[in-house]
Amino acid sequence: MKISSIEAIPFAIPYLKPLRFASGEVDVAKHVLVRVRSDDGLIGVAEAPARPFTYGETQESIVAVIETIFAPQIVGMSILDREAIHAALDRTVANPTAKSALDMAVWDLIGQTLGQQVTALLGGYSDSMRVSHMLGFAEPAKMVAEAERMRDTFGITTFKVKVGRKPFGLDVEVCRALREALGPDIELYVDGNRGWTPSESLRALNAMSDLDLTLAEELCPADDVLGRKWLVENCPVPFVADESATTPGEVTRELLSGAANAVSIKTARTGFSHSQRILFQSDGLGAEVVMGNQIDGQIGTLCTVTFGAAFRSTTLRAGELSNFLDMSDDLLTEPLEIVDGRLSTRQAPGTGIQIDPEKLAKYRLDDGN
Ligand code: MUC
Ligand code: MG
Repeated sequence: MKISSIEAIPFAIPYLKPLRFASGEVDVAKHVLVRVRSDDGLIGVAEAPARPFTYGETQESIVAVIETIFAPQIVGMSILDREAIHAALDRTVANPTAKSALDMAVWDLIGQTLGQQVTALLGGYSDSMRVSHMLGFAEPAKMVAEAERMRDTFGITTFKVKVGRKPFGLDVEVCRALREALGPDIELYVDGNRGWTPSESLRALNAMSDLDLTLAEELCPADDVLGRKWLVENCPVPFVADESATTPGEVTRELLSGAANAVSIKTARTGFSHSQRILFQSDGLGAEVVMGNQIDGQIGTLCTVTFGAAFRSTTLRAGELSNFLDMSDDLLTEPLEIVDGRLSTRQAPGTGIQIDPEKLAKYRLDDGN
């Protein structure tokens, strides 16, 4: 049960169309496949998505920190020593997706070693989640057409609408067009990626008061401290902290200071171990959670649903589990399938991630040695 070696393999898979939002855009999934081997001959797998606009990590930095700092620290440790593994990783600041991929690969190994699904080990609440689809920036008519296609093809009825461009003359109009085209039975919420000011945010929310939005996420920067607190106090729906609250400590600070009253949990940045801490502290403080999307591929999405399905409070809202559909390909042997608006966990020990060797050979950026 000891970690015997660790690989960090950079790969790149193009998107069919770029995903655009207020803080950046992604047109190629430049991720890092992390494989942790145990001396029992098992391999735990996860992926780290490079998101320089959110965490400062690049694909190159993720590979480098894993190969030169993290692997030497944790090779030789037992896969059950999760707290000791984190203590070692936390000697280095930041690098959240690199640390999280290692954490989830270790959990995958634990599940495989015990012959149990990670979902069952974490909480075992259910084996699927409702799916929410994130609509990136486009012309209003295109965003409506994409939502209709997602509803008609996959049965998805919850949409997170990216806002944070121009509140009036664009963002508000997109939300209105979606509500008018899709009718009252779909759920809509908005994510500004800090693109608006606090006062623009409240004006826009007031202008959309008849649209039955259910959540508002990161409409303005958390660093607009007083403005953000004022906005949250006046916001008619839960205000979600996403990129401003990426560690258990940041989550506590934001909830207690009034910078947010709901939390986006992303396994890509807090793995399974720290996502658990964030979930339990949110539950304890009475803050709603949503399983968020770090623009994950299928590996990351499987990790998100593995965690999200495990607990009651993470299943109360739809999880953001569908943007892998925008990628031209992926690395799993068997693609994920969204059926009737739901995504299931894999009925296999661990997280059930199986990598197709031919696809990996095609998309990996290193020389494969
Ligand atoms: C989201 O929920 O904001 C875009 C930027 C980021 O950090 O995550 C994505 C999705
Ligand atoms: Mg967000």
